[in-house]
Amino acid sequence: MPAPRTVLLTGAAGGLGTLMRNLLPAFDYELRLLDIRPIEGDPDAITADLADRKALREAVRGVDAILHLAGISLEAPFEKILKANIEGTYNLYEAAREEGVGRIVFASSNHAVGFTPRPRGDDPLIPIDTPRRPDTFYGLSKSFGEDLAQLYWDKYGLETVSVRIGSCFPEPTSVRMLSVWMSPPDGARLFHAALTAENVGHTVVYGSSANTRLWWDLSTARALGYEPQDDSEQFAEKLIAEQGELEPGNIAHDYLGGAFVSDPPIWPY
Ligand code: NAI
Ligand code: 15L
Repeated sequence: MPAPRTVLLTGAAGGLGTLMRNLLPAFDYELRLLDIRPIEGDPDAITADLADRKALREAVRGVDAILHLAGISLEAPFEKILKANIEGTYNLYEAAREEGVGRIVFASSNHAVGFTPRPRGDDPLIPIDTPRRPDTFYGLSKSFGEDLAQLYWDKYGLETVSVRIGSCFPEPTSVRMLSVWMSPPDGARLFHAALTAENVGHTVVYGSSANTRLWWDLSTARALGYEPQDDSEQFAEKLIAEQGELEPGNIAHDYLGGAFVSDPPIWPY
């Protein structure tokens, strides 16, 4: 597959979408932007709901690949998750299939496996094939997205890299995030690798920097050519002084998904 150049970025008005709008052009992409919210200062951006199948079909027409970030990004009532994340992702895959788009990079989440106990001490890193254990309806929708991606690869040859993103923000804001943080520049490196690696079929990867306190195995991401450059350790002293170390027995500290496992999820994650 030739290196993709024109990429549809869904969720372009969001936090990660805004970061990637700024970082990905350095890798020589032409981005076509889509979000349900208008993007200020960009008259070419497509304002459309993932529920609008006609608009999606037009939006994907002629692109080389799709970076699918749009959707509800936290826990929400099931009906809302169903509409935006489950039906919305299905609608996008259908549009891609109908228009012959060859590759989707899907923003999955650590919350697809959020009820996995976090490693302690000498425990091995969490492998990518650990059983899925969603911690929320939100995580369940990401689990659905990964299965949908597998189906569209097996049945239609539409390739996907599902990236189980940890926490992609300019800085980690909790002690847990020291283990799962992905710096925005590493995020751009990983999405670039996922957009350009050859013969990915459906590949699932964890998305994080090379953190000293890493909880999961980055080998499937590295196999795509991803070479993380950052480490959250520079933020450790300050965050631990403010929040203390993770405490065994505290439900919000015992699992990969952090406080998403409690009902309702509580801050800080
Ligand atoms: P965000 O909530 O800031 O952005 C999501 C964007 O999707 C928003 O701009 C929103 O308007 C748009 N959107 C929501 N419903 C839509 C619909 N029906 N049609 C079209 N657009 C719609 O979230 P963020 O942080 O930028 O995350 C982006 C993606 O990455 C999400 O899918 C999220 O689940 C995933 N992710 C993000 C992580 C992070 O650390 N930022 C961690 C794990 C996963
Ligand atoms: C996610 O999936 C969320 O979209 C993001 O807002 C963070 O909360 C992140 O996970 C996390 O686990 O920290």
